[in-house]
Amino acid sequence: MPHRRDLFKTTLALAGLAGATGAHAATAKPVVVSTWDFGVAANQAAWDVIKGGGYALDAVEAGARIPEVDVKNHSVGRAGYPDRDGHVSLDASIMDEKWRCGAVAALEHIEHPISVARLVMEKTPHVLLVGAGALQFAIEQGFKPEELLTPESEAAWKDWLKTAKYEPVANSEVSTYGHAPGSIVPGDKHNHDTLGILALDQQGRLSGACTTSGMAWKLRGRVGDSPIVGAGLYVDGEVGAATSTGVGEEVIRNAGSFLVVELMRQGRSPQQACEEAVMRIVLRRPEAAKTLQVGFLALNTKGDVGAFAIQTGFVYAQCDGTQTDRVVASKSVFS
Ligand code: SD4
Repeated sequence: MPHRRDLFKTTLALAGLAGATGAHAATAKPVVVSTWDFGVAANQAAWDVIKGGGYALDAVEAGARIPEVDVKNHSVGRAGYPDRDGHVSLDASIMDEKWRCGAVAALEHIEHPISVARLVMEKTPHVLLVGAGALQFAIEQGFKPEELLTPESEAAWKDWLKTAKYEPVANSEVSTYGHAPGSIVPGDKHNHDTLGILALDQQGRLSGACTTSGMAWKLRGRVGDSPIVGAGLYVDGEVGAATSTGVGEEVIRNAGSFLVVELMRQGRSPQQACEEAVMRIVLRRPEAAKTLQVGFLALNTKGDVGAFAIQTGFVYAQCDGTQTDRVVASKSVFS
């Protein structure tokens, strides 16, 4: 039986949580950050929502939809590189400052997985729908099933099939992090990664979204960190938000985005939190960490931003009232 005094303490703690609205308008400086340089275009769409006084959740969804339709981007949405059997299968998650979240994994034929993830959050009692069930739900919600494999992505896949090698590799010259060798299309200098986007709106509300086609040429059914709440994305309206890019298996292993947010809760700045989360991977898996890439991006309720990666080459895009298209190079463990 709990003591009366313990119950009293618990009640007080819960009352504190209930009173917390997740809004930090008094000190907030609105900002949007996204992984990689293609995050610039995503940020612009999100900033259009934020600057008009809109909701961070609408902003991150609008931002994530940009690379999902960009056929030059082979790591998100339409034209994403397929799995080893030639199927484009997409992962996405979304989360707001009220602890609401939704996600889809291994979703095929739907151009905007991020919007399906949002409907999972808003229209179902669940958090994550996968595969055929996610597709069925999307169609029921009015999404049109389509072929997402473009001729260009199909050609790259067929090229990869000639060797069909599958080993993670780091290469800072060409952005191949988190992809298998062979995922590099000769001459393609824009073989980017997952879009993770975090936003703080004028009312101090935080939200995040993450969308990807995952690792190129992955095993059919493989799911990465991006649709796993706590791994590829996490938001706590009282503390901050984090997202990740790179080899999803490593991020799932250390519950990466949740870890970054928890470290911020304990007082770390977004920068310190990203560094500590990356170092945990490097220290626990020193051999693996020599060649693989993981990058974290974090934003706290004051609008401070941090980023850190294992390998050099990780960049993020930042947009705020002063600058709308800034691309910042993250620091890294190895250079
Ligand atoms: C995944 N983290 O599926 C994603 C993909 C990515 O660099 O970011 N690749 O593992």
